[in-house]
Amino acid sequence: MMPAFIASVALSAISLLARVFLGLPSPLEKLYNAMTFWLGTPQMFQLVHSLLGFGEAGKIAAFLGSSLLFIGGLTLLGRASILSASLGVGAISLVLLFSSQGLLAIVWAAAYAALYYGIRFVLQPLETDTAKRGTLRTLTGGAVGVLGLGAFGVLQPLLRGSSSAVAAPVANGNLPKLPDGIVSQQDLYYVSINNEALDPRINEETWSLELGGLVKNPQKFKLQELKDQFTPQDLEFTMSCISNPVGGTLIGNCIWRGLRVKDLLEKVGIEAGAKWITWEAADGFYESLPLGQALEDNVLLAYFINGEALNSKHGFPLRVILPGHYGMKQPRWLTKISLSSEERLGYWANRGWSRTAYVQPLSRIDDLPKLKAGEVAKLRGIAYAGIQPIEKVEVSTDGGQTWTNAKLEKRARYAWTRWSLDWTPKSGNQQLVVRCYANGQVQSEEVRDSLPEAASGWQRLNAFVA
Ligand SMILES: Nc1nc2c(c(=O)[nH]1)N[C@H]1C(S)=C(S)[C@@H](COP(=O)(O)O)O[C@H]1N2
Ligand SMILES: [Mo]
Repeated sequence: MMPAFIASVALSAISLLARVFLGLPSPLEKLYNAMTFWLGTPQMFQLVHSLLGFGEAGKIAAFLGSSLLFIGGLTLLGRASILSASLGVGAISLVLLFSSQGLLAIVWAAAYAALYYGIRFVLQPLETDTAKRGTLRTLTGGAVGVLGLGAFGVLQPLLRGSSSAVAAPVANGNLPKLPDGIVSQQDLYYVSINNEALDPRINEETWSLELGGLVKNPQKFKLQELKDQFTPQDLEFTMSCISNPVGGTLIGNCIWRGLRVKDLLEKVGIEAGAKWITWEAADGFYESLPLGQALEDNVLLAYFINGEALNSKHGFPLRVILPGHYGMKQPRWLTKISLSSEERLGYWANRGWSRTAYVQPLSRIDDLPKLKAGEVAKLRGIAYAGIQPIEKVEVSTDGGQTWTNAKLEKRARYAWTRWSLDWTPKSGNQQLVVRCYANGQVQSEEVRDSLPEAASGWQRLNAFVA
């Protein structure tokens, strides 16, 4: 059993390291992808989030789960002879890699089977020789250590918690803040179907954007061609995640520069019968949109953020910017655009999330200064309703009995609106509530979870004033 276990751990570790550092396909990663796929389905999503809370904990659990499943499965296979166990490894790798690697999967599966065979073969003489059992134990320790290191490397970005979200209420003093005005690329929230270490790291030399389906001239564009051949557009736009809880921080306002989708499609020519546009990304993510919506002036393929190139984390070299919709409709690492007569449901829509993902009005308190009775304090926050302008923001300091208009700081049309309010509190417990108005209506008070159409409800914060 011991050599089978070492071989399984070693194979997992080698394939993961090769994946992270060389970009080679890893069956363990595919298993992890399948796990996160199921984590996104409504029942699992609710379960994981009620057990582990919001944020990245679900992905860590999925990674550990898939590692255990993979190593455990291969170790059990090891009860068979070296040759049949290796064939089993090849078969499992083939199944896991097939859809993403096509025919190449056969080559990869054979390579992993051969690697497994090699490791088992080298370890075999050790098993029968009692004097060498110690070596075997040392090797097991080493193999587990390597997998541990690899797993740590892969999990590290998650453990840093780059997108921690909060649930109201929060006591004063420890409120996660959002930057004023424009958010830097560094500070922009991050959400991905992948583990951050496994996110695509695209090389501009080998990358191109493919246009296909119902277009007159299917063709490919290099990044430089997209920059040179189409007039760049700048757009201040607030991106937010549909899974952002009430009062959460999965939202950020940046200035995006890119070309208009409309200009690109005019160049390649739209065939009669084209009704839908589908975006495909390097990590297997995909989304679609009624073609008419993609032809609107402010739908961009962005390559700059606040004047600098997108970094890998936020979608280098190209990502979709789609005002009015949540981030899930805006693929990063774009590789292909195709037009069709039928809708292709997106990655998240396929798991029960919203098909349209229109931004619902939200408001947030994001600066709660130290409060002292009788002293003026400045309350600040944001309100956002996608393409609808924010008409009014009201704040209550008595749990919703009375309301005061906040001062609004209008920004660009698709940017969040910042609000502020001077407040002189009395001592004791107070409850702050915020709500906004858009389209002549007050933000929905109904407390609802983010699945499937985004969270709703007014943010309430309990504050104690000394
Ligand atoms: N290719 C790809 N694009 C993607 C995603 C993804 O996982 N893969 N996640 C989407 C989601 S759910 C959101 S909220 C935004 C987040 O973008 P950001 O991390 O750059 O803020 O990217 C969107 N685009
Ligand atoms: Mo998202």
